[in-house]
Amino acid sequence: MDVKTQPDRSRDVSQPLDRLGPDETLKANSDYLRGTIKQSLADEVTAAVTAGDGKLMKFFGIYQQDDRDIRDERRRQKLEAAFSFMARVRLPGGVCSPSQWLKLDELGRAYGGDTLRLTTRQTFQLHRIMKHNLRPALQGLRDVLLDTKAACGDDTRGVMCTVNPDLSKLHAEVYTLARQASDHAAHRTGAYSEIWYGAERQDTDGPEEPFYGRTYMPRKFKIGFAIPPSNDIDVYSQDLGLIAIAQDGKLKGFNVGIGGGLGRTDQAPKTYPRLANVIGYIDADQLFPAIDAVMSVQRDYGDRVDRLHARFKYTIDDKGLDWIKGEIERRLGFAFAPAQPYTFTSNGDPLGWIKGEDGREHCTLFIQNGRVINTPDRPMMDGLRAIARVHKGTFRITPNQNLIISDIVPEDRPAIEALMKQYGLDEFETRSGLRLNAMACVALPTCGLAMAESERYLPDLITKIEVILNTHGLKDEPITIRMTGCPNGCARPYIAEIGLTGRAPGKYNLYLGGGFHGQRLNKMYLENVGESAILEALDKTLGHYARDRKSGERFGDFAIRAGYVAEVKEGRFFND
Ligand code: SRM
Ligand code: SF4
Repeated sequence: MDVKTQPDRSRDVSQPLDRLGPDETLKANSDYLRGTIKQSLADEVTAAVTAGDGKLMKFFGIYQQDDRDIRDERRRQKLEAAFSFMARVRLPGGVCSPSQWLKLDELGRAYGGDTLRLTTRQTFQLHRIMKHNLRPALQGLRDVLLDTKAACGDDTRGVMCTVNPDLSKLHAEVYTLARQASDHAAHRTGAYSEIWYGAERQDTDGPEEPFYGRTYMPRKFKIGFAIPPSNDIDVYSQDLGLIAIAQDGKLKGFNVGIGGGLGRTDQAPKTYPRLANVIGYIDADQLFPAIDAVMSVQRDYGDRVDRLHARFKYTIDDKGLDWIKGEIERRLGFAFAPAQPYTFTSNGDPLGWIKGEDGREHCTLFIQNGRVINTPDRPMMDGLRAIARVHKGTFRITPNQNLIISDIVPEDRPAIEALMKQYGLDEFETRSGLRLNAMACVALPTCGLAMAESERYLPDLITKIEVILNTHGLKDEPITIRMTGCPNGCARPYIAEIGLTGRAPGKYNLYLGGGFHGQRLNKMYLENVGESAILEALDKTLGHYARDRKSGERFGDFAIRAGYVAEVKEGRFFND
């Protein structure tokens, strides 16, 4: 797609600087994200960076964190918190090559605490990088043509794309567009190469950020491409969700969904999760102008005073969907066509082996909560490194934190299969339907916002729920369960059939009734409860489900029909 054909990305409406919130002022005065990051990195007195630089570094995919397991102890000893940094890679659609995998493995071992984390938006996170190792880590990524640009911050974030190898031609077309969308919408500032690669500042012909201007977006803005029948990316949770419409196996265009977002805050009732509204259809060649138009409306009308109210979903609800749609169409210069029919069947991953239409094979491995690490009984990190050394295809991180060893020619399958067995990577064959459809966010000890455990707790909780499932004959039933350590919703818990969000150590809200293919939000069933109440509630509801479900009825649908929770309808889009 020719970028020259794109509309002018300059701001249509500027918000007066004197009305901006503190983060807006920080961005505006940062010299396009440079701030004093270089000075902060050079400061050997502390392992941290200044608060302002910490915020700006998010635009480069880097978060300052501290080890919360030892925070209190260090405070008692009057020591600085144990600071380190998380770096999130920009990996549109979750696809990487074996050499990129090997580099990530090397960096994880050298700087990231001997582990890699696959995220719910299909990328890698390296945790526990010390300040002085940030540059070597980012330069290592550059060696394999990867970067961390815009992986966090008030910009586009990781662009997601359905990982759907069995529809390979269509996937390839959509994935290519997802990559281009990521490049197209990422920020342009030279600050990235100056700070992380030591490049000289270059003069720019025009504005340094032709689209974003000095204040970037009001808040994060997430784009995802779904290829029906898979809704693995949870398209209705994206600020801009694009649903691929195919004709004769080839891409024709996209239905456009706007205004998804899941973050909420327990004590702020004005915050809420919201599913996207599908506002119409565009042909494939209208994609980039449409991305610009949608993003520019949020850029220009999003709330720049209150960050709790700054996501696109609130702009839409404040201005009205019709007004927003009209404004997007005005900027586009044409009206959306009516949305085209499509059907989703699941937001999970088909685990195990499948063959693509081109004869290549793909194996989706179950990676519990996306944590790639060696344990005594499963040396997963070593196993994936061994596979990467012989594999000639690709790796694809799924939106459910799993991993596809992809594009294997049939003659190479036996060697890869043998490595999977040798390193215990074939556990998808024996795990329960609930575990295979589970996701947990990182939470403690690195996430500064966590109020309760998530990744470190969900596996044990599932072991206890599995006892209940076995009693009721539901072991192989695919049921989605997602846990987060706070209400922000990083594992998309509000779309799960069983959702758990942390309130305090050992305490969670329990949600039921989410749609199996991501079409419906769930609703709170119990508030602020501990493990025994959760298990009791699940024993009751799952037992009832096992006894009284209709043929093919999903647990989320049953929870509503049986009256455990009311269906969430208002102001949301449903694919019914
Ligand atoms: Fe998230 C903030 C981890 C996907 C909603 N998220 C965070 C931070 C950076 C905490 C912070 O701000 O200090 C977490 C870092 C923890 C750590 O130690 O790694 C964090 N989010 C994650 C990841 C790693 C969870 C995971 O276990 O995989 C996911 C990284 C995705 C990626 O590769 O980019 C992740 N976060 C999500 C999603 C799911 C999605 O996008 O599909 C959501 C819900 C969708 C949405 O955005 O509405 C999500 N994260 C949030 C929010 C709430 C945003 C809001 O609108 O209220 C925050 C807090 C914030 O932004 O203020 C947040
Ligand atoms: Fe942290 Fe909360 Fe996101 Fe979990 S949901 S990673 S606890 S911000």
